[in-house]
Amino acid sequence: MLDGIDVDYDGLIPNNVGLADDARVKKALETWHPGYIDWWKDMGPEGFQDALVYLRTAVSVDPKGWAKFGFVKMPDYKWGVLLAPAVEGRTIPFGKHKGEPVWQEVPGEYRAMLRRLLVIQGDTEPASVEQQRHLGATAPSLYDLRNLFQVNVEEGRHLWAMVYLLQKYFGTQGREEAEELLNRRSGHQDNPRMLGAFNERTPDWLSFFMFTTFTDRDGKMQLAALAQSGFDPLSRTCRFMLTEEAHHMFVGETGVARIVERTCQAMNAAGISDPHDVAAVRALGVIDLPLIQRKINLHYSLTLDLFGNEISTNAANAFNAGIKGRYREDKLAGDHQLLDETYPVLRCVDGQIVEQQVPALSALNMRLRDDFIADAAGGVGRWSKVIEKAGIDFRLTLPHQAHNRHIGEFAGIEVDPAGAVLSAEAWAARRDEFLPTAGDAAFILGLMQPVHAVGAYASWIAPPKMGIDGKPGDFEYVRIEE
Ligand code: BYC
Ligand code: FE
Ligand code: FE
Repeated sequence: MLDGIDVDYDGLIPNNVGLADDARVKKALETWHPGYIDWWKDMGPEGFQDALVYLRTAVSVDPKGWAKFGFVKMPDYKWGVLLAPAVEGRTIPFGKHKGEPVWQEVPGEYRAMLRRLLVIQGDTEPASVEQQRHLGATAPSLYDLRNLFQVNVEEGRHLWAMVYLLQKYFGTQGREEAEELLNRRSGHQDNPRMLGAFNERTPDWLSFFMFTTFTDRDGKMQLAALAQSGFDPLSRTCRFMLTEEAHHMFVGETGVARIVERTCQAMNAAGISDPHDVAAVRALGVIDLPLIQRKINLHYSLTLDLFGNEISTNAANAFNAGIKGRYREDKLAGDHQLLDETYPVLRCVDGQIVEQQVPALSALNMRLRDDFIADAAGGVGRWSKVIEKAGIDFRLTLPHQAHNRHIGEFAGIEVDPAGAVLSAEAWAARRDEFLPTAGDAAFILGLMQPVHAVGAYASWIAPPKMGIDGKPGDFEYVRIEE
């Protein structure tokens, strides 16, 4: 008997949603499955489809022990449909339906809104896999290669999560959207992914670690807001996705920390104290700290764009409807309706950055972005601690939120990382101080040589403090047939 915690592995699609007794949805998902596998083989990790990878697979949704580890070929990974357990007596936590029982079916009036949010969320998942598909060729170790693939298969599962909701609750339209999710392509000229950052390139491992630090953290924030939803199947889906998301940010944050650590070690060993002596640092085969800062500036600003406009009626409507809440809505004080509250928003007025109080309902994207910034600042602070401990005079920081923006209030002005507004000429003259350059890209690509020996690491990254699943340093995380 399924109790909603254990996962049924009998059919093609592991699940804890009783798929065996839901012939219509089971058939729809089984019909979608071959297209998904084709997409994975075409657009998933290139060159490693036959390798045995030490992956974790969900076998339960019990927070205390939901995963088991084992060697799997990625196309055979058990992508399942997994919902966190229902909370008995749960009521809608916010908006105009606050206090009413949560919905188990889609309310007709919110159908279009919900479908749009599911499609946008679903679209980002395969997009990230597409963006990362060439990275296997240049992995700095088998440990990192395995982590990349773990992230990739879980993003694939996140696509399944959204496709299940579309197939189960949105009929023919849901089926069509599920098809389209397999057809759009990151960076494609005519049929791109929906949101800006998911059409950018992830050309090297420093970018991968920045992406998983910042962009996956947007995933965390958006999923946390959707986990508050009055549409209970969405809430339960997102709650389980968040348990996986934590690992993606771990990969990113520790990845950058290990790069920073290695750079500091090499500088100290060579007696280089000036982090701005870039030529000397690069000659050591490590990545200079100013370049790491430029990568932060790029990936952070691209990710801020994912929160949409500072002032948004879409966001207000979704909140009022009880569909998308605030970060940790259930832990916040107040009336959870925001009818009389205001919120401070940074705006662009006559080319200058000013703070204004606006109705809190219209500022929900800004508010989620602020929560994101606070969360992201913690990670960057930990990177700076590594530098401080090594005794090197340099700090990594988050740039000003108006820096390098293409969506929202600041799309029309140029702002340096410290927050000063620049003329177009000054921006053009100084852009290469702020953001990665063609020279940076060439340097990093030169460093990106694969390391496949067991227990070995590339020159530019320190080994991790601990193995995955308690494994020792010489564990063969990926068995590559060569
Ligand atoms: N690019 O009223 P606004 C993840 C559009 S990451 C292109 O501000 P709203 C993951 C917007 O769609 C999390 N277009 O919009 C991470 C709207 O268009 P329409 C993904 C953009 O709705 C790593 C118009 O501008 N999940 O999971 O308040 C690896 C007006 O804007 C962009 C979600 O995002 C952009 N950046 O806010 C793997 C959650 N920004 O409809 C996975 C679901 C805005 O007028 N999405 N536009 O034609 C949402 O909640 C909202 O749609 C957004 C936008 C927050 C994205
Ligand atoms: Fe995801
Ligand atoms: Fe993720």
